[in-house]
Amino acid sequence: MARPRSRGLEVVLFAAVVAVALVAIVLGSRALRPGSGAPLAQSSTSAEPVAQTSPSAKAQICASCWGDGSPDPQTTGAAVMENGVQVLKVGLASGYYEPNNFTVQAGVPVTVVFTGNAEGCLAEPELPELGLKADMSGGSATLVLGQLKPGKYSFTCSMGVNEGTITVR
Ligand SMILES: [Cu+2]
Repeated sequence: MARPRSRGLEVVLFAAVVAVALVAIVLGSRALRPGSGAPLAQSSTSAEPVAQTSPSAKAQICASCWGDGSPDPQTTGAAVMENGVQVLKVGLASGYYEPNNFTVQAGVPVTVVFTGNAEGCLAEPELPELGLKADMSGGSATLVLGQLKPGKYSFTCSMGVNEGTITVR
């Protein structure tokens, strides 16, 4: 009888098709998974999205902030002495604070004045190390830091990106 024989052939063919399909699925899912097994070091050369998955990358990308999460352009500003206070005037470029690097003297009061047409998280600058937050929705905001100890203090948008640094010496 030919019947059992063709049945057996069908089973073998079916098994072969299933095996090929499984191999295709496994290979396909490997190819689709981005970054698996890819060396992270390569991503540091540019603003590739892979860099954001590394724990050391900036926390988030915000709609209001600079570009794609790559580091902001760095610019250096100088404190202006006003009535014995070191005043740091921080404006806005497109999506980041500018200037974003200052060096001030320890023990001499510091005030930061943010100005500019900020939107979203950029309108709420923070100095996390000092626990200070500002609200620029009125067009400007002043943060009185007082006298600082030597060290580095960052300022960020309220989502924790767009860092600027105040170095106290
Ligand atoms: Cu932001």
